[in-house]
Amino acid sequence: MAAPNLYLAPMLRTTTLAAAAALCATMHAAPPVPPPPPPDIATLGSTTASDDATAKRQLTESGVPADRRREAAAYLAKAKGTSTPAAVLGAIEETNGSCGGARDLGELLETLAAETAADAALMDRMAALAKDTTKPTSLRIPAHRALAAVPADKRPDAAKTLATRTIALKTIPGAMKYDVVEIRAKPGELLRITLDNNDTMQHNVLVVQPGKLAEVGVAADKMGESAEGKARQFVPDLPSVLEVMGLVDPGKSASVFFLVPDKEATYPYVCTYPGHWRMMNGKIKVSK
Ligand SMILES: [Cu+2]
Repeated sequence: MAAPNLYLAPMLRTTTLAAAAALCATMHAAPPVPPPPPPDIATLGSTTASDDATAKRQLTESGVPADRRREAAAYLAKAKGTSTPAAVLGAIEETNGSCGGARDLGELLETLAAETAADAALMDRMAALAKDTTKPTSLRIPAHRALAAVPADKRPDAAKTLATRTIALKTIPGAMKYDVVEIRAKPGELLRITLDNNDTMQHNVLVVQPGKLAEVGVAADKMGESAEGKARQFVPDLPSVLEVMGLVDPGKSASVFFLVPDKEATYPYVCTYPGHWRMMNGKIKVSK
């Protein structure tokens, strides 16, 4: 079998996953806006297939193309004698689900349903993780997504009821509004909220803690006054920000996942492009 084409420079081999995780530990727990890819990833083409650290980096850095990420996962799985989805879940756990490539890892894990279904021990581990309310949602959501992608009759009993429900949002063009402003949800549901940006300006979707709409909106407006705010895509670094969709260009779409908490409450969602929050928001009403 051909060796995967791992394309990071040899000089970068010393950058370990632990170092990446340490960097993440300095960031806020809410999912950050993915940083741009490191310049070396886009420009270098060396083959360092025997280097585990390089493969780990390729798996977890932002900006790595999906097929390269998948190759790196397969390489690490082979090196560790484990399944590919187990290697991906391991990388998510090591980085606490909050590093550059975290969103892509969740996506990748969801596409590996056939291999996940063949690994009973992994599915048990995922089921426990998905339901463990002491763990951050950055770990629970990928586990939930991965299991929900496996046909229910192939899942362990504890995971049979897991599902992902899609809520499709659009904008009302020119009005700075979402077309859906109220979503009803049950505790424990995983919502995939998609935004189809059919407008002529950028928008995003943040899910925030109950009662914190104005706090987040005002902070986002302030970010509109600085270059740093723009670089952070107008996502305030506040504990009241629960989940983040990056800015979506006109004509594009994106998604954000929200694992509905057990607490019966109303969770606002909002666009934090400066000036939008007062008009462009909605409510997720959680009741049993
Ligand atoms: Cu907006």
